[in-house]
Amino acid sequence: MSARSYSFTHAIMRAPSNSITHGLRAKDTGTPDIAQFAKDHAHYKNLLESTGAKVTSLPALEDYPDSVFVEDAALCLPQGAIIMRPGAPSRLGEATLMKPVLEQFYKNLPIIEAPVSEALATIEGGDILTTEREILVGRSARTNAVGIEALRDIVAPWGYKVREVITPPGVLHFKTDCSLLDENTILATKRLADSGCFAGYKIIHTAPGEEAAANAIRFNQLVLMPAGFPKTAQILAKAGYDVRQVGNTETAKIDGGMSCLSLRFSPPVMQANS
Ligand code: CIR
Repeated sequence: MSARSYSFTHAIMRAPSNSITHGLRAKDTGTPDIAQFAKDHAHYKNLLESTGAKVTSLPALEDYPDSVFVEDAALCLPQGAIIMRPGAPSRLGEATLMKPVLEQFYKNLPIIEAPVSEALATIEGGDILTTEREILVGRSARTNAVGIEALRDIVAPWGYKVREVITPPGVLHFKTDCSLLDENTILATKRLADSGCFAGYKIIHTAPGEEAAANAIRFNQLVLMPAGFPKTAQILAKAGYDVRQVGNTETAKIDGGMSCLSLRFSPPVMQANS
């Protein structure tokens, strides 16, 4: 298995803080139960590790209620890691704190920051879907055109094509509604796929009424998806994917799903003494 878009040797996760009960959410559907959140988080970590990947667990950050959602703080590519500039002001510091963490893995390469001097640039990892052939970035309430341009400038010299797409109105992130399943296949809600943004890919739709199943991840041989969406799970299993279901009731209360809980990457080869 050599697909760089879903083959990973490493992942980073961050323990949920007690302050997670104050995490951002579009609408209040109840307070997350911290113990259940932690249990599901541990299950997720075990599944990543079961593929042979090394998972780094960062300590909880009480000052940042949403910091368990590490995906939004950075984009990790084989050539380097790009520190994001979150559109949610309460989350800006999370990106800054991710920089020294990623420096441990990207020793021989610069960590490139989005231009923080450009006040208007905002971009969050949840809006970025890296496929085998391009990087799709959804413009959203969190990610704007200036942020997307900043990313394009950084990754173009590395050979990546960035394509701006639209996150559906009222949807938090682009990947709230889609996931990469393999080199050529995307799991997506109908409302997102109908925008035509996946032309040229094979699309598998979430089952009607199971739109929240769209935020899954392909991680090595596994597909992790939120539990509670049996029809979509069956569609994926029938299509040949090794599907694992992870409890997501508490994460969903603060608008999270599978992708946001980890940064997935294969760092460049380290120096001999590192
Ligand atoms: C937020 O609103 O920023 C968090 N409560 C949820 C972030 C989820 N992140 C993601 O899907 N990548």
